[in-house]
Amino acid sequence: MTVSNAPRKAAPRTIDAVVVGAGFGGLYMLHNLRKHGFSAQVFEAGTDVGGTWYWNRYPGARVDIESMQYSYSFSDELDQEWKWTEKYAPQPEIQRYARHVAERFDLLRDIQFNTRVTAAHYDEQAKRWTVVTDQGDTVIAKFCIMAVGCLSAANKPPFEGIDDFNGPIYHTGEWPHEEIDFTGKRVAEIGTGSSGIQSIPIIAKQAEQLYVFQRTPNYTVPAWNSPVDPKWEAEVKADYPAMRAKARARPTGFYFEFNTKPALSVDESERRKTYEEFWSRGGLPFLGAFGDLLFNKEANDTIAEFAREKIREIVKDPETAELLSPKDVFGCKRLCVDTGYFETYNRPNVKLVDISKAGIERITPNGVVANGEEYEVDIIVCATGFAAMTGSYDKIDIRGRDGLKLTKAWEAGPRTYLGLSTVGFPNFFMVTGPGSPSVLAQMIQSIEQHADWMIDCMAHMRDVGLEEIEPTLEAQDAWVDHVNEVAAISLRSTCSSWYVGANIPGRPRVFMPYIGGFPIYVQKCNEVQTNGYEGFTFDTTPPTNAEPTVRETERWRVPLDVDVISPAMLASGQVPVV
Ligand code: NA7
Repeated sequence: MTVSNAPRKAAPRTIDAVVVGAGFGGLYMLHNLRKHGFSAQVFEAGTDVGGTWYWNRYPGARVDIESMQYSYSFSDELDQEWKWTEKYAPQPEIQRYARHVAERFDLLRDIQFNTRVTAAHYDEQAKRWTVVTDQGDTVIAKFCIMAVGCLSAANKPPFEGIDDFNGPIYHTGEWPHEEIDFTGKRVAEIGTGSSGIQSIPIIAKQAEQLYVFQRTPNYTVPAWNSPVDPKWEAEVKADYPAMRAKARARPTGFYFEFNTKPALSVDESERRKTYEEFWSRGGLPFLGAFGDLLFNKEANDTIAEFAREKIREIVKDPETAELLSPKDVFGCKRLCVDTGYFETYNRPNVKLVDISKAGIERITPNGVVANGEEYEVDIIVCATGFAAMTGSYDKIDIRGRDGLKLTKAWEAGPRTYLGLSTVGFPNFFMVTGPGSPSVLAQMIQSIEQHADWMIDCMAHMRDVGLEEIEPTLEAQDAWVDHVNEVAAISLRSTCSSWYVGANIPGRPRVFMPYIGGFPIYVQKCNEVQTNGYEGFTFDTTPPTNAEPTVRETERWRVPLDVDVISPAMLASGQVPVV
């Protein structure tokens, strides 16, 4: 038998829903669709499930939220039976978990791998989406569901001369499947965000020489990673739903000790003691040391200085320590969580190259030129991040009513209603889209809440006989205003991070995720549903006696954690989001 590599020319199939992406969002969406009797097809560009956790397989890649929380909550059996080995699971383990879920819930048969969706066009007459892939598939579906991830379109800066480099160039977000051996190699690593901070210590241990090219230094807190404490595991598993409920009541969608006191309400010695204590717990919860760190610049200055002192304590060379010390707001960019990052700069084979003034000048066949000097290397690693939140939408030719292109509709920045839907694109849903808490909350919680809301909406439409749903311009404008309003309250909107698209020249500067807190967002989604999908229009008016279908969303009716989100905070919009 001859196997042809030519794209398949399948006849168009008609189904209920196409899901783009088989990461954590796509997998759970598919599970939900099946459970509620919808036919579905998932297309996935990779060769396996896992999404972001499939692509980001660089050395040292691991989650920065405790794995006992960074996992699905929809199946108690899954929660009980799966065993995480480390407090912060490494990438291969997370990928194994995704695969386990796909097999356990028999999802693989509706996932087509090695297939990239190239176009999705809405036919207004038929009220159906036509979805096309690079493998020649054409599928007609009532719903088009984007589960493309928030950090999935790699940012590959077009450095001058990059094509002339004699050796391999790897991007952390598209890491090869085979192991890369850095032994005896001279390596250039460009970028010091989370991916750089996780991979640099590991590459440094192998390489003969590592040059780190840093445009902006980043704050990072030690993970103090360890095997999962069996006592803690037993405690959580004794009542997992209680842990999940506690997490959902929190602004971040994950639970950790949080001190609500303002930083300047205590004297310096108590403040220092508190910072030391939270530092010793490590990770993102360090930002929970005081309640106002992301709202009050003076308060933030105290944690920023504490973090800089730690750098000076660890890094022996004062000049390098100074270069590694961020000057901007602590936690403004996504806080990093590391294992031995600053210690790495004490190694004789590691050199930090400051490119804050003129960037990378060019790449030559033999290496990287910066500040007029050529650094000769064998391998280049680009840890240069992503076109966050919208980059993967931009890569697909998505057209709604009147052939309106999504890239055109979002020219000045993404505009959505609840991050779930956007005007001009009926029956088009986004899992953790811009304008939803997404990356500011525990992603898997965000995914489940979105997919549950969507499935109830779709089931409602089926139950009541509705063909089309779309947000109103008024509701979308009001939501976008609210997203901007709460973003402006947080110090997070003040720096050039990927949250605002400022990591890549030319992108519109808009704060993309919703920073008002996960439970407040969930309450809003619940209200919209209870009020008969307030802010949406359907193709026909639903019967007046048609109660919204509430099946999967039932579990999201959780109260706020009033110890952390006080009424005063709510009134001022100052909800502490890590
Ligand atoms: P990030 O956090 O966006 O980091 C990318 C890094 O690459 C950052 O240091 C950038 O500097 C640097 N960068 C980007 N473009 C360039 C160019 N053109 N020249 C030099 N340096 C550049 O991405 P990560 O992959 O590390 O992490 C993404 C998220 O994944 C992370 O926040 C966690 O949530 C998990 P900059 O700071 O923009 O000056």
